[in-house]
Amino acid sequence: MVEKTDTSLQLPAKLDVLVVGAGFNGLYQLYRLRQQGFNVHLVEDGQDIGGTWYWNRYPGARVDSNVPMYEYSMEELWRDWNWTERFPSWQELLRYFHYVDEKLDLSRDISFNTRLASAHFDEDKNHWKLGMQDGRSLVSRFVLMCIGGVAKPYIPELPGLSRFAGECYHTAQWPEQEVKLEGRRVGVIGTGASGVQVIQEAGREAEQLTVFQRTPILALPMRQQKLDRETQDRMKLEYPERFARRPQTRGGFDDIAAIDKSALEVSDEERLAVYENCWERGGFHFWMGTFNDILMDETANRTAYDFWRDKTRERIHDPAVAEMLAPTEPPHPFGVKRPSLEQWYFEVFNQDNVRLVDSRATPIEEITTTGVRTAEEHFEFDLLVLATGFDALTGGYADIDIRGIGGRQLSEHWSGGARTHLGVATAGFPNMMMMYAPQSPAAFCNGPTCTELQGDWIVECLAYLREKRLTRIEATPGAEDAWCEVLAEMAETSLLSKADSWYMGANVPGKPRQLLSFLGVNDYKEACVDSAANNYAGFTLD
Ligand code: N01
Repeated sequence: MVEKTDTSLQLPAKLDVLVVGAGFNGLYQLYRLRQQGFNVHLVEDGQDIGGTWYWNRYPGARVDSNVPMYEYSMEELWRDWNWTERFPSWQELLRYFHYVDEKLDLSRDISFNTRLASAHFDEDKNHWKLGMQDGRSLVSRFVLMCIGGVAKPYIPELPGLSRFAGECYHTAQWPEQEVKLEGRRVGVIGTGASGVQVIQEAGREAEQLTVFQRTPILALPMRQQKLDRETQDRMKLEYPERFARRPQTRGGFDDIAAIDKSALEVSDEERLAVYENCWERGGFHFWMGTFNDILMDETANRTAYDFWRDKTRERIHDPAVAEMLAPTEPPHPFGVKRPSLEQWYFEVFNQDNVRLVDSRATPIEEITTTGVRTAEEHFEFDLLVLATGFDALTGGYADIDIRGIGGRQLSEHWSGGARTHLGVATAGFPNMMMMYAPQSPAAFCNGPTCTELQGDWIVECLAYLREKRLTRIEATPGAEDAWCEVLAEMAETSLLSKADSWYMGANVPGKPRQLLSFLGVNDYKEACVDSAANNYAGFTLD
């Protein structure tokens, strides 16, 4: 790890913009706003940059977006940077962040180990009073929340969890020092994207691996590849067009687009050919690149599920295990929970040292000092991994005391569910903008695509306000209602509400059930452009 200069003691007293979080979004905002001459500073809770990739350093963690989708589009950055794999590991991603930091000279305006604890809007002065957890404070005209969609890990209330005497880590709170898997008895709770990756590694190294699966993950073949310099030199000839195409697509990947046909209007042969092609291409092609009604129509969806199931079952030896991992009947429609990419996930369950436990049929009853007790059995572990996900998109906000007009708390405003206009701002909280937030395309968008789309929009908006000598922008309640309607209709007309996923806020008990992300990057872009072209329609400017 690169040693960071401790700038914590030099927190500026007064800013134009405070950026919160040093992941893809925050770093881009710092760079762009500085370029525009704003007085901007960034605070980061961790001791280094990288955001998600700083915190999620569990064994096997790697990104599900292929090169070159998961990087900034600026030529000054990609020209001299080469990746070693098509889907880079967290270690390589952190090296990339350090490279970006050096190229753009970002760290000099970042305070590390600095966690924003409170943000109170001062209505008389039209600025935010911002308090850090360690007691320091500052004021800023605008605050840009770049805390990411997975800022808050979700740890279920498992009775006895604190009693466990072995090592126990949530995947997003993985320690920096190496955690030994080799020769140990490892238990993993959860089979989402994080679980899949850690299970693949633990299966190779652990003496015994026990996986507690509540819902099977409909994981897709990643098709990882090594990348050499020559290949990337050739690829780079097309980078400008590819990056320009990214935000014109539904998911923010330049080359993944569904055919404009229903899965039900083509012949069996044609459907199979499309599925085979996407399957072979790997990545998210099979999720977002087949037919236009896969996430809309249950019968169409079933054809994709059946294809996935049959392909997957071919890889699993024991028919009983195959039925648990890839059931005859779908646990939910295909693709309405995040599919996740795998490399040898299903083969892991053919190994003698690996056991799959159905924790829906035999739920976890308690954690003991030595392991996990289910309704039927007690399992002993040296290491227990909680791959149980996140209080996604809203959880990070709930952890900060945010108060807007009249001292109203954001948690109160959002008590019935998150409410925003364009997933960027919320009524009653002027001069606070959010990136990768609820009701933006976050969950359905390749990260850096959204970073640049939303980031450029916000920078242009702040420059517009400065040019017009305005000091305040606020989403109107009417625009917020209308945007909530759009999201509600999206949930109703698609199959997305048919699973208890984090997309619907349904993975955390008691959280309001609502579709938390906007589906369709291209449509989202259009809505943002329209608002800006009409003097920021949906916002009041003063
Ligand atoms: O979390 P998840 P994640 N008892 O919520 C289970 C991104 N990401 O960290 O499905 C037993 O998907 C839960 O079971 P169920 C990506 O967007 C990206 O894996 O609720 N089990 C589920 O299996 C991803 O979607 C990358 O029935 C319990 C699991 O825990 C998002 O982060 C890598 C339980 C949680 O799965 C979140 O993924 C990693 C309980 N009490 C993450 N509570 C890449 O780009 C929960 N579970 C590669």
